[in-house]
Amino acid sequence: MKKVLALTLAIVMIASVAMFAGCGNSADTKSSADAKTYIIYSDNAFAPFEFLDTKTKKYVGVDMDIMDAVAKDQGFKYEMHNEGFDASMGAVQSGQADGMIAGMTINDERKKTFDFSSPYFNDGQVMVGKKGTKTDDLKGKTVAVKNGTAGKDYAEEVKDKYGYKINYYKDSPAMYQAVKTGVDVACFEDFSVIGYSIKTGEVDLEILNDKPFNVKGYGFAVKKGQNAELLKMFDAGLANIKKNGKLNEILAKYGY
Ligand code: ASN
Repeated sequence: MKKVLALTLAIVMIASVAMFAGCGNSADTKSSADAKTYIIYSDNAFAPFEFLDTKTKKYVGVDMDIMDAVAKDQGFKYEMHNEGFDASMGAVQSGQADGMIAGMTINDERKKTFDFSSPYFNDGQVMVGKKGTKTDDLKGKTVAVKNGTAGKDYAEEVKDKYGYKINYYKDSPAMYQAVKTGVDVACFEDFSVIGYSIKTGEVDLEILNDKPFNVKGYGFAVKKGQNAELLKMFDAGLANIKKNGKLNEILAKYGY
């Protein structure tokens, strides 16, 4: 009888050790799930939405502040990678990134491969050239566009109307440089972005058309059908910072 009791006790002890171990495991799994760090990609030279602060060597801007405010509001962690616009789209599509925030224009073509948040800003594109350039000057010349962008799409769309050829660049500064040095006669850029750089004296170019074309919302994006939880949190956080004035505060900080 004693033996049976001892054996039973031993079994109970082993079972409870196993149970505790089990609990420990599930607790670990849960806390690591709670602590998931989302990988977010962004453009790298798109002031005032994202740009390198040369003093702090950190990326700053409207998108950086929105992401920070939304993550704080919703209590999630993320890691920001400022790799460029086209690279960001590629990273989201390949699953290397969970999402992107890069002054990204929400349009129907992109909705085929991305899911977007509600818009947080509206903007369209403009043609930009050296002072005194007229849109008639584009005929027979080349223009600069940034890979993968809405400006690139528009430039391709109206190419025959203006009679130019297109050169493709990796980022906005490379595009501006090509226009400044006369490699290309004009480039296509988002109105607020080039407007900001002209205003700050960073870029000595001029907007050629009087109003932006294809004005649409900017949104946070995830790969279509993926990361629904992250998108939901982003939307909830965005709604909160729209309501509590934080979004307006961020925009005002960058002159909007
Ligand atoms: N608005 C641009 C686009 O969606 C974004 C960018 O150039 N960063 O194509």
